[in-house]
Amino acid sequence: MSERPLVGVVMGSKSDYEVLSAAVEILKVLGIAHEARVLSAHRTPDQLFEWVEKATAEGVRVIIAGAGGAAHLAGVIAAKTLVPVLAVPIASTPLNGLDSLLAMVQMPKGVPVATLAIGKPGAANAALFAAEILALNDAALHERMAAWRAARAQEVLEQTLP
Ligand code: RP5
Repeated sequence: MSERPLVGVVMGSKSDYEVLSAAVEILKVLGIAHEARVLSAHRTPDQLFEWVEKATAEGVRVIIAGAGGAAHLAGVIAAKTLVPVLAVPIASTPLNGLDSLLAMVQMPKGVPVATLAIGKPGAANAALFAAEILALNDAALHERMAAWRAARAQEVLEQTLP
């Protein structure tokens, strides 16, 4: 996107993109400028901090962070910014995402992250939640979201049973 990104989508590994693509798709559909990056809290901590500082200074207003295993990515990002951080737990170990869910949702008092569901539903909802935050100050986006939700309702009403 050429517009200045409003949402940052960060993932700990390229292998997480299969899940985080669900967030990127929603952001595209809603016409929200975004930037997606692979940056790891434990593999590239310095570059992660540099990106958080630069991205938020340049206009990113919400960050979606997806990671698996001992998933500290969202919490580490939240420690460096006051921009809201939405966490998406990813099932990338034999514990099937319960490890990342607990790591993300159990942030100690004082540095919050908002944790969504494990996997693609959580990624999609993170994008919708980011959109809702931005729509508080963007009437046109609010309208696009209302239309998106109405279309989902219509899909249900058009379902037929065999
Ligand atoms: C985490 O380790 C990543 O978020 C990913 O979910 C998991 C495995 O990473 P790779 O070994 O696939 O790079 O840091």
